[in-house]
Amino acid sequence: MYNHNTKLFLSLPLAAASLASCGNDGNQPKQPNILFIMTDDHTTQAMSCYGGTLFETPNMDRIAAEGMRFDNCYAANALSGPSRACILTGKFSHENGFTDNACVFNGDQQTFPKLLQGAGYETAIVGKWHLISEPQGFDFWSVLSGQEEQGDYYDPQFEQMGEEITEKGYVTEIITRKAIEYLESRDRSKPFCLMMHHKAPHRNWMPAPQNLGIYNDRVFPEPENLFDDYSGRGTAAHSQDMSLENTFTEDWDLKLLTREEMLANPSNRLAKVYFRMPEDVQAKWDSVYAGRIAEYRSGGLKGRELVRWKYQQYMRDYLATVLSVDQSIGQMLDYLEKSGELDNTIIVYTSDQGFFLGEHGWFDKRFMYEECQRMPVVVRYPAAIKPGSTTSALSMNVDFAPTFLDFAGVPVPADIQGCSLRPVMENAGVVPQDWREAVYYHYYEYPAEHSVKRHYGIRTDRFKLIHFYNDIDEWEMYDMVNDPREMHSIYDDPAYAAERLYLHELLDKTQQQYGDTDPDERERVLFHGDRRYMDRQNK
Ligand code: SGN
Ligand code: CA
Repeated sequence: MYNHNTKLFLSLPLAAASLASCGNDGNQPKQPNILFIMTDDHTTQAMSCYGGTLFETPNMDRIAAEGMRFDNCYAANALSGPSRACILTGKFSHENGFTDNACVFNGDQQTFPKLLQGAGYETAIVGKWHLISEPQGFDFWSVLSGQEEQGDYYDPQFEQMGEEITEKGYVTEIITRKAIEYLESRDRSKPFCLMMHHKAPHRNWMPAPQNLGIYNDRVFPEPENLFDDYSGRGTAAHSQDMSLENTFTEDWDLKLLTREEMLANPSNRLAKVYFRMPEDVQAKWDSVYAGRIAEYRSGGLKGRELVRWKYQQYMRDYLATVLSVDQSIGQMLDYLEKSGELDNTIIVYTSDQGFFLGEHGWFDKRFMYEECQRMPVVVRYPAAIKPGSTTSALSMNVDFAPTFLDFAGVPVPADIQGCSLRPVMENAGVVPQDWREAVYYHYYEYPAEHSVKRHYGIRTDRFKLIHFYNDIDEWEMYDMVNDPREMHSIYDDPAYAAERLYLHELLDKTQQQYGDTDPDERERVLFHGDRRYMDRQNK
């Protein structure tokens, strides 16, 4: 793992006034434990407590039923590494320095686990890290290290306190076991903060052995815009490379390779993962995917029928990986219940961002469009949260850090840009008077996989304003009430001229507040090749 040397870390001046109340009443009798469970690429459409009709997620739903569901929580940059850096620091990408997945996190900077450690917590992280530099601020860490830190579904490798180890079995189950083992062995004189970060349901969606083929008899409802032609939107939607039709691969994504073909081509990526599985699992895999391969090769699937078919296979695998995550949450809740710590633990379930499940014909994320900008967030903490409550408060991934500090009775440093969600939680989800008017977004990873152009923007409770920049200069605006699927940009619609002007002013104000004042220029300078490689050279 890369060890980041101290680097001059630029901190842009922040506007003194915050758009939100970030107060801490300091009236905390006992520091609660924190269990932060995060998945990779899970999304609200695949969570029954958000009204998703694809399948049931009883354990996630239990957290919502006994706690609060956040209906408007958004990632500041809908990509794994960047979102994780926002969560740890409570700062936007341009401030924490991790703008895209080619970055190396400057681990010397302030993070909430470090601040909690300083306030008497024992801190730990198990699972996906994806920030390249060695984790700092954790008393125990065991993070996925294979495949550029994405980790493997079967027999995954971990870097545990500086040591490389391989664990036998299925990744979601291993991460859960390791999290429970940590809780069993921790210093019980201290409150804990445990971050349990699952790999699932990240691409290429490989289910646990017992869940292979579990949804093969189901037909999942299709999103209404599966066959979007992107009219009504600009270049970015047209030029992406993340469609089920064109990008979804036969081998890695659809898993259309027989055992014989993998034996003949062992360097194929799917083959490499397949041969990590125990032989009995390989046999089950063969029997489960044989039908899919035969169907595909029968030659009967063409055009829209083929896209429909790919969507069904995608859902079967994706949801089967989420099933294990839901079961993992059930195990963690049971463990805390048995150990008597359920009610004095703030339990958060979220994902690093949302994901497209066929909407607009896509998989993946990155766009400032609703399905992936929005994060699933449910929180259980009966001391502060009314069971079964929901909130529409505009929230962000940068809010987790100040929220945890607030509940732990730790003063929130002035340079943290997110706001504590504690007032929202303690008031049954009612949006405080002085709450933020818009969430901010800035995505940087272009040119890169999936070809989503760089963009930034704001989302209010009603509208979205987006600027795609760098090699294009295009604006989009959406009315989220009249066009919740974001199918028609109203940026040039004269009927919305006043709102457009207002949103431009609000965007400027928001960028001033957060110090992202010259976003286009800044990135032209910043993005020049493989920075991870360059940073390593500069070490
Ligand atoms: C991998 C995936 C991409 C995905 C990125 C980032 N390709 O590169 O589809 O967008 O991760 O995902 S794959 O061929 O390796 O599966 S992130 O969640 O880690 O940001
Ligand atoms: Ca992700």
